[in-house]
Amino acid sequence: MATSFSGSFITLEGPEGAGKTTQLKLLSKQLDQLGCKHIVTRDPGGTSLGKQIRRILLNPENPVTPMTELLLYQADRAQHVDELILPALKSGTLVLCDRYVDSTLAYQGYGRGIDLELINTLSKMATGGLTPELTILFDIDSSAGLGRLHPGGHDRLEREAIEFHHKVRDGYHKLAKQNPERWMIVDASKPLTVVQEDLRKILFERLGEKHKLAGLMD
Ligand code: T5A
Repeated sequence: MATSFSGSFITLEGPEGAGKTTQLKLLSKQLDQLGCKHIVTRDPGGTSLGKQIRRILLNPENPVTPMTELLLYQADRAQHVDELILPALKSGTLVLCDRYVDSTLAYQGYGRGIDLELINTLSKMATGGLTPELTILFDIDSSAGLGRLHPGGHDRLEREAIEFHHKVRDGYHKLAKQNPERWMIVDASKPLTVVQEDLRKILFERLGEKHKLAGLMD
């Protein structure tokens, strides 16, 4: 299901520490100033139930098998789409989502080695086929991204071996290459203000007219 709602569905993806959360906060402030109706949400943890699933998934004390991990991410997503994302899109809102189905393909698929077709089937079940119209890859070398995170504050996924994180990043590159109309790549290793500018340009070009974002480039 491509988005044919009055709203727009945009996802941000990338390896650990790429700066998505930071940029979304800055962008949201600017969109507020422009009076643009939008929400910023995230996978996992965009709903009350999802927050509980997120805690289970990221707790390093929890031994979680790859298949359980996959199903928990999809369960979070099913709730997220039904409870928050779809209603927002139907009401004309710009939805900015920090991670979505492509994270599952990158982490559980390319990272863990779970069959990509199985992931696609489960993702369709969880989302009803809801696909973002634009996905922005915050691309950064995995070691550099991990190096930005607080020492000692690492969650279950961040603690994976560096080889896992390299596979995730390579997976993102493959996904972006397969679908260049949907994916845009930002060099997330650049200084914060440069990344901010690159993100604004992309949104302005893709959504400027629809969501009246002329002021985004001021
Ligand atoms: N996952 C998720 C799966 O395995 N499968 C799935 O299906 C889904 C949906 C989620 C975890 O779950 C995995 C992926 C993740 O491992 P999370 O906490 O939501 O956990 O993970 P992230 O989205 O990776 O959150 P991070 O905080 O790790 O990364 P962000 O949001 O990309 O980075 P951000 O903004 O927090 O920045 C990190 C640090 O870098 C600095 C910031 O100040 C911050 O200190 N920074 C910069 N420093 C220098 N230059 C810049 N340009 C900077 N931008 C930010």
